[in-house]
Amino acid sequence: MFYDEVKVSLKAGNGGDGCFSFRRAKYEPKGGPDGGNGGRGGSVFIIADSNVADLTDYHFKPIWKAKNGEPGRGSDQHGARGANLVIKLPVGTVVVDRETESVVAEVLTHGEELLLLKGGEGGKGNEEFKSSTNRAPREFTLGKPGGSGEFLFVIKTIADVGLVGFPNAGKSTLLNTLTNAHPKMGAYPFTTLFPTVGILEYPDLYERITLADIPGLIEGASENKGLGHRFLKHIERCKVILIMVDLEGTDNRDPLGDYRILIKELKLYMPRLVKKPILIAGNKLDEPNAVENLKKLKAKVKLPIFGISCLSEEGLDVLKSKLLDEVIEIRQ
Ligand SMILES: Nc1nc2c(ncn2[C@@H]2O[C@H](COP(=O)(O)OP(=O)(O)OP(=O)(O)O)[C@@H](O)[C@H]2O)c(=O)[nH]1
Ligand SMILES: [Mg+2]
Repeated sequence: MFYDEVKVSLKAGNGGDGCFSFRRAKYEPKGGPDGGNGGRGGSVFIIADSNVADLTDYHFKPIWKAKNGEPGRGSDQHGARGANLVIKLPVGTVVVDRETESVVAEVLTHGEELLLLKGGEGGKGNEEFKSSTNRAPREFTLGKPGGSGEFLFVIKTIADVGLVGFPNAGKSTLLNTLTNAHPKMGAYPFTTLFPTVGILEYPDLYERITLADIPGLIEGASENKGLGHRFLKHIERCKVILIMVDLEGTDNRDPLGDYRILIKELKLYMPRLVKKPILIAGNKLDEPNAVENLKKLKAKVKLPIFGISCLSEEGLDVLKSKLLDEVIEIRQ
């Protein structure tokens, strides 16, 4: 199971209490105040780690706490600080505060680290209150509570190009052919159950772009048909969208109809998605009806359309270079 959304409860450590104490020693009847300060509570940090693939760890253990600070003690001993808690998250994770429903943090590159919840300050021991006018202070303070909250971790994949298509269009096959990634492929719908990102290399140009394969979409995904819209969050951050349609047109499906449904579903999920540059790959050009279907599609749709076959590899070089052009243009 791939977890790209989990609810967690997080708590920073409380500060240790300050201590109230007076020195007691032989021949020193009025020993001064010697209550130490409490230690600060540990804070909660998040860090992006490219070795963490998903949120499984937090699904099975949804409650995490940083250590409390230790209380101060007599003889001027300060309490130890509580250890920080560092939560490792996949690159691209967004942290949502469930109370306000707002995004409070996101980590976008490997190693990026952010403070999420601050540990509570330690209390002051009575020794701190000593002054020329107050030699036997009876004041001390308690440690402050650490921050806490209920959060939602959501992975939003980071890739240059996002692949969108009906099940069986050949999205995973394209990723297997063009990139270093090897998502499962199969002649049945919903082979792909979680997003995969592959790196597309252009060795002659010293360039590389990333391509994300997500589970297939069907009409009514917005009403949760099929796997629903839930994976579209993984293309929200893509610079370019590559819509893949099956030119074979089996099972009375028609590539133009498929294209229209896909655009409609993208819009229903988030109107902003269709404002991104969109390219269309008509796949399975090796199949008998494909050339005819490609012509029909080109006659009706104004977006750039590329006839390809992942099997014969026809048209892949052209598509590849066009993808790079689009990504570079946006990067600039
Ligand atoms: N003839 C032909 N078959 C292809 C081509 N590309 C992919 N296929 C086949 O189409 C089927 C589906 O391929 P996948 O890559 O698993 O399709 P997908 O779009 O990832 O499907 P989901 O993961 O279910 O959304 C497989 O049986 C592939 O072998 C192609 O260019 N020509
Ligand atoms: Mg697939």
